[in-house]
Amino acid sequence: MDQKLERVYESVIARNPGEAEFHQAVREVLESLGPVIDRHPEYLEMKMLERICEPERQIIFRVPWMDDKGEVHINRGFRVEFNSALGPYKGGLRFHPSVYLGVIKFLGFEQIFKNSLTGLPIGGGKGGSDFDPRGKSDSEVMRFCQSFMTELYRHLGEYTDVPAGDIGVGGREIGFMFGQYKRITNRYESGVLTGKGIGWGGSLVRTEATGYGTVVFAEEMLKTRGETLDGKRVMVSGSGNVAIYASEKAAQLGATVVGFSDSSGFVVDEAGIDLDLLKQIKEIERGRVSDYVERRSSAKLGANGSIWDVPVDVALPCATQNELNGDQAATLIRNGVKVVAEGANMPTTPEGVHLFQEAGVLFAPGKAANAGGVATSALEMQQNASRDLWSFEYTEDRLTDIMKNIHEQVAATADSYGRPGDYVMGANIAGFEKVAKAIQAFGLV
Ligand code: NDP
Ligand code: 2IT
Repeated sequence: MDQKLERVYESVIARNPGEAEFHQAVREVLESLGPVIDRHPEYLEMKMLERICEPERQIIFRVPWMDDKGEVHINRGFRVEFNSALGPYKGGLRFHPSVYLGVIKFLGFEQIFKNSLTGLPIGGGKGGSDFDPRGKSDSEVMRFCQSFMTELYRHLGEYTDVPAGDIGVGGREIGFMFGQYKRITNRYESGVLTGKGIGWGGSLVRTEATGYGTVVFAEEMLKTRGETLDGKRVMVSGSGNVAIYASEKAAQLGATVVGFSDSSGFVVDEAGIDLDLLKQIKEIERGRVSDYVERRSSAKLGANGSIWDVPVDVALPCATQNELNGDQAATLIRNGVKVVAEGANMPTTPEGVHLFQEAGVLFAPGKAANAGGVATSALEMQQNASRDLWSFEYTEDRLTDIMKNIHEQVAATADSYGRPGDYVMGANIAGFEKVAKAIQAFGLV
């Protein structure tokens, strides 16, 4: 890393102790920005990097709720409003026991550059709670969401901050939160949340968007080498929203998806996964990967090792941060992987990223590859603003165009900095430049 940027990084560590994921995300971006600082020394003078690394506002709050037996629980809620240079804070809410400030800050920081890459008017933010929705009844989830929104509503608004889903937050949770927001504010403010149901202000394709977009990005990368997804073997980790729709689009494009996972283990299904069965188990029954194996004769539960031991052409990590490490990357490379596109946020460790890039694997960082979700959220906001509902086909065309544009922009930026094929550097620089220019125009803010 450039020495001047190293100093910025050290100050970020000192100001934010114990937030390992945030440090990791900041480091990855700063490592890309050396050549930008050389071209724009004014960014250093104006402390542009320090400004971008410091959230505009951080909200931490108590979330009390009562379970079905009458026992009281206290969780912690977060919303980090990171950067509003390009638009209202935009980014999902994560409900998972591993959530703490460092996770929300890493996600909010990544979101700034991802949202910038979409070309749409959205700033960066993220929120969530250490609440674990798994094993809770619908009524418990509802009471939690209502309590969470009873504090958060005062910080939100269609022009201020617009949350959506992430791990543990899907259509059910967005429904409970929108209902509570509407009740407290007495406003039918559709544009305050995205990922809403289709009958009440949601956008078609939002459910599919992140996974679909990730696969479109992977296909664009393959095209640079004269190849497509047709006939390729694909592995997807996770089996949530992103994993399911990445699998669906990969299959539509002629690939065979040979496995998936959840936190309890992984499944290999050499016949190609049965998506209807997976959706039934994960979206409707909220079951585990073992339920799939019980009902599908071609499927086997992974006995040892990891999902990344299976030889594939395309790896799509779609579960969570740091789920693909250096050893696993080395195994994938040995087995001939051609493309890795991150559906999740920061799923590959820095060592893994380094190995993929050194081996000449086409590697797409999450902030580029998974931007289709938030981009379609911005399309949902557009539909809400005009009180309209676009068709599935039209909305998917818009999403596909956005993903192709991001690919082109990222590749062109990498080229122009003398690093062709370096999608990490291309995404970081292209995302950063727009935000920095806007902040510069606003004066000292
Ligand atoms: P879901 O909650 O729908 O699914 C998450 C999946 O990942 C589940 O299969 C879950 O397994 C698994 N998982 C989560 N945490 C862990 C863990 N600590 N160890 C092992 N497996 C884990 O979330 P999404 O699909 O929405 O999100 C997946 C990733 O994609 C996240 O990184 C998210 O930030 C990112 N993303 C999501 C977008 C969206 O629009 N939803 C947009 C862009 C990125 P289990 O059920 O067993 O916990
Ligand atoms: O990580 C992400 O981009 C998301 N969870 C989606 C955010 C959004 O506002 O749609």
